Amino acid sequence: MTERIAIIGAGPSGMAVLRAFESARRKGAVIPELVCYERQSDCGGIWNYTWRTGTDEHGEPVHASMYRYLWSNGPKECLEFADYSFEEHFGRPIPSFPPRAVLHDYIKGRIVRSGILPYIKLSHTVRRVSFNKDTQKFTVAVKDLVNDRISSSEFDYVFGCSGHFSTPNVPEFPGLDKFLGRTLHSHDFRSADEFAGKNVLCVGASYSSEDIGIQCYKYGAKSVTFSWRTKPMGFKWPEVMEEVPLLEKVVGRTAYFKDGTKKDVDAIILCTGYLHHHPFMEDALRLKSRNRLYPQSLYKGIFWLDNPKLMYIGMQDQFYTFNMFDAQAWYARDVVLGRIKLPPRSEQEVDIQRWTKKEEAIVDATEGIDFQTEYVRDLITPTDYPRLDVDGVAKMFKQWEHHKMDNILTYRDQSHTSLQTGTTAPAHHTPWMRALDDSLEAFLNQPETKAAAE
Ligand code: FAD
Ligand code: NA7
Repeated sequence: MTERIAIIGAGPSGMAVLRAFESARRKGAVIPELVCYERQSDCGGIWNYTWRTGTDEHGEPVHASMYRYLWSNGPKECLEFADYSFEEHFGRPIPSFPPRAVLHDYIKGRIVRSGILPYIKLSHTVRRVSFNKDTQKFTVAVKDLVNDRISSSEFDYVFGCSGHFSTPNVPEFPGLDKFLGRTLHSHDFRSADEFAGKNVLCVGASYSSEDIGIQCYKYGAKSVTFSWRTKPMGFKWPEVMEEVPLLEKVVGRTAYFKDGTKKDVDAIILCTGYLHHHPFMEDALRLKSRNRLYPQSLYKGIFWLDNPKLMYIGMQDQFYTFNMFDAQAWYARDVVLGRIKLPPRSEQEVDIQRWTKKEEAIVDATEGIDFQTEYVRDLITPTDYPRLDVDGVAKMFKQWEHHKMDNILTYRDQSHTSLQTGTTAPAHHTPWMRALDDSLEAFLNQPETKAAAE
C-alpha cells in the first residue's frame, strides 16, 4: 500500500518538502502520497500579507506577522533557491532587497512552476496530530474551514512546517494596563503610517525591533526609542532614535527605564519575539523550544528524537531561510525514501549534544552565520540538492552584517551577486529610505525598463 505523508503548512518550509518529493518523482522515484494542509486561503506562509489582526474570517488565529512596507531584511542572494533563481523568475536581474510582495511572488512562482499546487489543501487547519504505537500510524484531524467540516485520516509520516514566528511572546510591564497610548505586539503591527508624528517605544533588541523602528522613522515618526534587555543593537542611529535599557514601568504616557531615564511616548510596540506554539501536536510529539539555532530533541534539527517519522522543518532561528528549508527537506525526503539511514537513537543523541555544545559557544552573529552554514552544508552534502555555494552565502551574510553596522539606513541600497547566476544585482531606482511605495509594480518598474517599454 502507498505510504502517506501529511505536511502541515504551505509556507516556504512546507513547500520545500513538496518540492523535494516532486523533484524525486520527476526523476523516476516512487514517492508516497502527499497531502499538505494550509490554514490560510493562499500559500506562502508568513509572506502572505493580510490587513487582519487577531482572528481571520473563520475565527482562526491570524498567522501573518508581516507588515506593509516590509522589505527583505537580508540580501535576496542569500536565500535564493538553488533550483530557481530570481533571474529565472523575473526574467531579468532585480535589486538585492525586494519588498515583501516581490518575495511572495518569487516563492509562489516556484510552486506553480514545479507543479506542486495540487498537493495543497488551502483553508484546511490541522487540529490534532496523534500517534498510535500499535499501528505505527499518525491520525491527523483537520478542519475544512470553508465547508465547516472536521475529518481525520491516517498517515505514515508527518512534517511539521507551521512556522514559529506567529504566536507572540507578550511580556508584562507594570503600568501597561493604564498606559494612555497604544500598545501592541510586533505580530499585530501592520502599517508605519499610523505612527507618523508620534514618539514610539520599541521593546526588544532584535530583527523586529530594528526593522519596525526604522519603518516608523521612515514614515515620519517623531522619535523612536529602543529598549533592550540583554544588550543594545549598537547601530549608528539617526538623532531622533536611541537605545535605552529595559523598560521598568509605565506611568500615564511616561516610560521609565532601568538606568533611571524616562521618555514620554505615544505608542509601545512589544517587539519581544515569538513562542514555539504547536497546539495541535499531542504532548508526546510537541516541540518545546525557545528561538534558537539548534532546537532540542530534533536529530539533524529535523527528526523528532522519540519518533523520527515526525519531522519538523524550519524550526530554528534563521540566518538562512528558503534554501535551508530546502536542505532540510531534501535530507528528510532521502530518509523517507530509504536513501539515507538514520543512526541508532544513542548516536542521534550524541550528535544533538555535539551541535548544541557548538551552538552554546557562539558569541556573535558572525559565529552564528558560520554555525548555520555548517549545518546547511552537513544536510546538503549527502543529497542531490543542486549545488549551493554555502561558503559564498556565508561571506555575503557577513558583508551584510558589516553594511548594517556601517549604516543601518542604507544597507538595503547595496548590491550583491547571485551565487546561482553570477549576476550582480542592479541598484534600485530609489534609495530605500525614499522608496515609500513598496508595491511589486513600483519595485520592478526600473526607469530603464520603462524607457525600453516606451
Ligand atoms: P511560515 O512562513 O510561518 O509558514 C507556516 C505556514 O503554516 C503558514 O502558512 C500557516 O498558515 C501554516 N499553518 C500554521 N498552523 C497551521 C495549522 N494548524 N494547520 C494548517 N496550516 C497551518 N526571512 C527572510 O529570509 N527574509 C526576511 O526578510 C524575513 N523577514 C521576516 C519578517 C518577519 C516579520 C517574520 C515574522 C519573519 C521573517 N523572515 C524572513 C523569516 C520567515 O520565518 C521565513 O522567511 C519563512 O517564512 C519561514 O517559513 P515557514 O514555512 O517555516 O513558516
Ligand atoms: P527574536 O529575534 O526572537 O528577538 C526577540 C527580542 O525580544 C530579543 O531582543 C529579546 O531580548 C526580546 N525580549 C524577549 N522577551 C523580552 C522581555 N520579557 N523583555 C524585554 N525584551 C524581551 O524575535 P524578532 O521578532 O525580533 O525576530 C523574529 C523573526 O522576525 C526574525 O527571523 C526576523 O527576520 C523577523 P534578548 O535579546 O533575548 O534579551
